[in-house]
Amino acid sequence: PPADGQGAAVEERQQQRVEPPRAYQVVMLNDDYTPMEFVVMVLQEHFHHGIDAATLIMLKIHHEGRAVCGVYTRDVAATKVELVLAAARRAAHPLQCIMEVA
Ligand code: TYC
Repeated sequence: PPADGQGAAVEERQQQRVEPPRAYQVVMLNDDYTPMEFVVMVLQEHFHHGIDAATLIMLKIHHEGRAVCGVYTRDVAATKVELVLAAARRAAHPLQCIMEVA
């Protein structure tokens, strides 16, 4: 806000407008080894897709190499990526998952 009294008064009367938070898409990548059932389970448990949507997304990744699993704010997207990678590592699957600006 301007330092002079007049400008500050005008500023105070105006509505503050803020940009919406940037959206990040969590993208899952295909590989040759992770079982299809594991990917479907991850899509259900971490991205709250039903079995039918989860199966369609898994097949899209399998055929096209990648697909968007969900769109979130930065911190939520980063946490999803970490949790998915931890679940994959724990199950000894090479499943990869990344976040990108939507
Ligand atoms: N391509 C894997 C298979 O044939 C299945 C798969 C789908 C793996 C999606 C990863 O993100 C993935 N078992």
